Amino acid sequence: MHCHIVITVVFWSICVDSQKIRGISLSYKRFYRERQSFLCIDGSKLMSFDHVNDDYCDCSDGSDEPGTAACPNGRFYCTNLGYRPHYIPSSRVNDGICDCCDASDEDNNSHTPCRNTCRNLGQRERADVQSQMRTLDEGLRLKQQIIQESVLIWQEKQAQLLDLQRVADDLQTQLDNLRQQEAKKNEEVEKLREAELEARETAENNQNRTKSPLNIFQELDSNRDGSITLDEVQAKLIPIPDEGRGLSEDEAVVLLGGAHQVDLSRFEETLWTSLKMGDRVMIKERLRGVPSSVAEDDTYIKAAMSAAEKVAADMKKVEDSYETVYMEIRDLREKLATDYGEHREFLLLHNQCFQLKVNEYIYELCPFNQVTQTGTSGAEMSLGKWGSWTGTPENRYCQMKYEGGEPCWQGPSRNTVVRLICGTETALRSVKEPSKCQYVMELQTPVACQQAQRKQGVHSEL
Ligand code: MAN
Repeated sequence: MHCHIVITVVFWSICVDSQKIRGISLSYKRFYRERQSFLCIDGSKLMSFDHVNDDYCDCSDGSDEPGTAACPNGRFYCTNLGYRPHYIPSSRVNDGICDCCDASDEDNNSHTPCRNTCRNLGQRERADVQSQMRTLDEGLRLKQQIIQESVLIWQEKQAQLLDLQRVADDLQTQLDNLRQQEAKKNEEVEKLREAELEARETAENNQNRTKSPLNIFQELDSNRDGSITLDEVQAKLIPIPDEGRGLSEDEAVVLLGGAHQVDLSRFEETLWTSLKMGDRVMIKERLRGVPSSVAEDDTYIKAAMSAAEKVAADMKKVEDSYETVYMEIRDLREKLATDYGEHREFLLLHNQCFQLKVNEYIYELCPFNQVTQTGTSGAEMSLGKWGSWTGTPENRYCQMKYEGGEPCWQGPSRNTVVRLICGTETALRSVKEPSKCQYVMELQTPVACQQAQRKQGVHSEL
């Protein structure tokens, strides 16, 4: 009998105690050990222990009411055995909504029948963590392969750069030689032209000298009216050295001493002097009668000119090849100077593009290059060009920034932050625009998997 009474008292006192100190964590239990009195945790007030969880707020820090909604700043501890313990604001206690998965925030008097779902939640979360760990393991394995591949590609690119530099040097030498040849050929053509001109002038002078001014006057006076007109001058004479074209009216007027027609005596004072000296003008007919040595010179000139043209054409070809090689070298150098991560593991992402359709837009990310957004009209909008790595101090390679895109209407340029998340495939997983013209993308890739994530995963395991 005595024994029965003792057991009943102990059981009752445990029930009372546990009910009174609802909503506190194990580490706070020591503040609520049943005594005659309770001291607020901030030390502000001492009171009888009956005041704990009596649904009246006595302590300014809310510590006397951990299990009721009485204190506005109080907090309730959900023990959530089998899942994650956490605090909720005590205003949510007995409010008819189940907040703790162990149902502890709604007491038996509450009308809400709360079920304990912690076990299920815990199982689901453990399964999730395990699946994440499997993904991480696979991702890390793939990353290792990618690193090995990147090393090879890097070496290949270095060798390619050396080859291209050699080709560029060779082309440069060819260009130098061709430039010298071109200068020589042009000089030759120039010399031949001068010689030809001289020969023409001499021949013309000789021919004019053998004829009297009267002979020439009669030759030019086509209608035999005793005067030479501008028309007759233009019909019979051609300019030196520009024999290909005719004389202009102004030139004819100058040759006739400013007159529009001249008689024999005026002819002798004006046009005859020019013809005699082979100065500026010659009789068209004489062109056919130019001596053979001069005609031969013309053939030489043509040959020299075509040789010069060939050199110029060769040079153009070499210059074009040099330009192509130079651009390849520039691109390659730019690539080799890019930060592709600690082990150059991001190298393979360069030259790849990833797309995702979100609402009416198709977003495209081309790592280390640019981000674009294409609307239904097909118009492409730049959301930024490759800027830099902007991750955390521990891992700067977990985030990229693309800047200087199309300006936003009445705002700054569009820009994009790309968060890299670990996965077994490389793909664009989400695109958001949390504020106008500022985009956030998630790119999943094995390259983003980190050994350190294993520790985080283990720690989050329940
Ligand atoms: C376009 C898109 C949107 C952006 C607006 C801003 O419609 O680029 O993403 O919010 O312009 O005017």
